[in-house]
Amino acid sequence: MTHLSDEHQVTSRRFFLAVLAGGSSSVLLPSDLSAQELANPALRRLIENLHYLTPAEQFGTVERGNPLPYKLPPADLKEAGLTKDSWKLEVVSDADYPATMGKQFKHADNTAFSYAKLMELAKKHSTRFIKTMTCNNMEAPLGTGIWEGVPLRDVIWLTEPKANIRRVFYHGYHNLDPKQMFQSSLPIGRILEDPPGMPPVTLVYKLNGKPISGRRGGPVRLVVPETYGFKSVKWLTRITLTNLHHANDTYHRGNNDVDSWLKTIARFGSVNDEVPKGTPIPITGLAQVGISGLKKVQVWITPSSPAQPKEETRFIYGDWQDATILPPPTDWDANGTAGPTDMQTVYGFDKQSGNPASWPIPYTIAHWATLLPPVPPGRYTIRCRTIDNNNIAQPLPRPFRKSGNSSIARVTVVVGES
Ligand SMILES: Nc1nc2c(c(=O)[nH]1)N[C@H]1C(S)=C(S)[C@@H](COP(=O)(O)O)O[C@H]1N2
Ligand SMILES: [Mo]
Repeated sequence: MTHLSDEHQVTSRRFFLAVLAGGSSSVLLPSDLSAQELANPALRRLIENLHYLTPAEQFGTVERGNPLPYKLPPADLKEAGLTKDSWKLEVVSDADYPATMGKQFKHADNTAFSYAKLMELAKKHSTRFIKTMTCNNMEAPLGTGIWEGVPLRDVIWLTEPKANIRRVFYHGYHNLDPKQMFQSSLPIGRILEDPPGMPPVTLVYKLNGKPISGRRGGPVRLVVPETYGFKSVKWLTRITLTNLHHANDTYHRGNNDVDSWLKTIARFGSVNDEVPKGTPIPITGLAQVGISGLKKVQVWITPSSPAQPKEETRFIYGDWQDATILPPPTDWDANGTAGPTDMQTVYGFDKQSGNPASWPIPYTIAHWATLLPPVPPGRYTIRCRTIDNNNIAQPLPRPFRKSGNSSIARVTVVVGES
C-alpha cells in the first residue's frame, strides 16, 4: 500500500478510494486506477479533495420571485405559510378540468394539509434518496444531496381520488401574483407508481439530514428524482388534480422539453491550465448519471489547432481513452449531518452494510479520474464524454439542449516548453 501523509488522511476520509484504504469496504469499482495513476501525487491530491454530497448552502440556485419567498420578513413568512408551523398544503380539484375526489384539502374550509400531519405520515413512511439537482439550461449540476420526505402519493390517497384524474399540477408560493407563479406537472401514473430504480416523487422536508432551508425550497419542496430541476418545485403550496391530459409547466415557456429525463453527461472538475513539459496530465471530473445509466467516461486530447470542424458536435471519430469511474465515498458525511450509519435507509443502499447496492446510482453523480501520458509542448483541447449502459456515447443521440444540456465538455491545457 502506498504511504499517505497524515494531512492527506484527514481530507481523504471524506471521499476516498477503497483501493487505497486497504480494500476495507466492498469495492464497487468498474475499473481500477492503474498503479501509475495511484502513484501520481498530483492526481491523488485532486482525488482526495473530491466531495460527493454538496452541503445545502453550496448548491447552485435557480429561483424566481420578487421578493424571493424565503427573504420575506418573519411575520410575512408566517403569513405566507413558509414556516414549519404555518405551512399548509392545498390539494384540490382543477376547476377547469375537474377531478373526482372524495375530499379536498383547502384553506377556505380549514382543511389544508399541515406540516404536523406530514410528520405523522413521515413516521409511517418516509423515504430518503440521493439526487443531483440540475437545471436543463445550465452546463453542470447544481448539487447532489440526500433528500428526505413523504411520497406525494401518500397525501393524494388521503383525498380519496376516484376518477377523471390524468395529471397532477403543483406550484410554489408566488407572492399572490399569478405572474410569479412557478408550476410543474406530472402524469398521475408516475406519482402513484415508481418505475424500477426510481425513488418516489417526494414531498421533501429534509436535505442532508437537516430541515430543508428556505433557499433550497423549504419548508416543503417537491422533488422528482429522474428529471431536471424545474420539476422540483420549491416552497410548495398547492397540488391540483386535473383531468387535463397534457403538461402546462411554467418551463414550457422558453422552448424547454418539459418531459425530458436527466441525461448522462461528463464534466471536468480539476484540470491545470498549464502543465510542465514531460509530465503526465492529472484530471478529475464528474459524470451525471441519467436515465440510460453510466458505463464509461472517456477523454480525448488533441492539439487545439487545427480546430475541429465548427459544425461538429459529436466527435465520434476522436481517439477517446477510458478514464476511471471512482467508487463511492467511504464516508458519506456532508457537513457532519448525514452520518454513514444512516445510509442503510437510503434508496438503493444495502440495508445491512450501508453501501450502495450498485454503483453508480442513477440520477446522481460519479466522480472520475485519469492521468494522461505526457505530450509534446503546445496547446491542447481535452474533451470528455460518457458511454451509457446501452453502449451509446452520451450526450447522444439527443443533442437538443432543451432536453437537457448536451454539450461535450472541453478544456484547454498548455504544455510548457520547459
Ligand atoms: N417555486 C419555485 N421552484 C423552483 C424554481 C423557481 O423559480 N420557483 N426554479 C426551478 C428550477 S428551473 C430549478 S433548475 C431548480 C433549482 O433548484 P435549486 O435552486 O435548489 O438548486 O428549482 C426549481 N424549482
Ligand atoms: Mo432550471
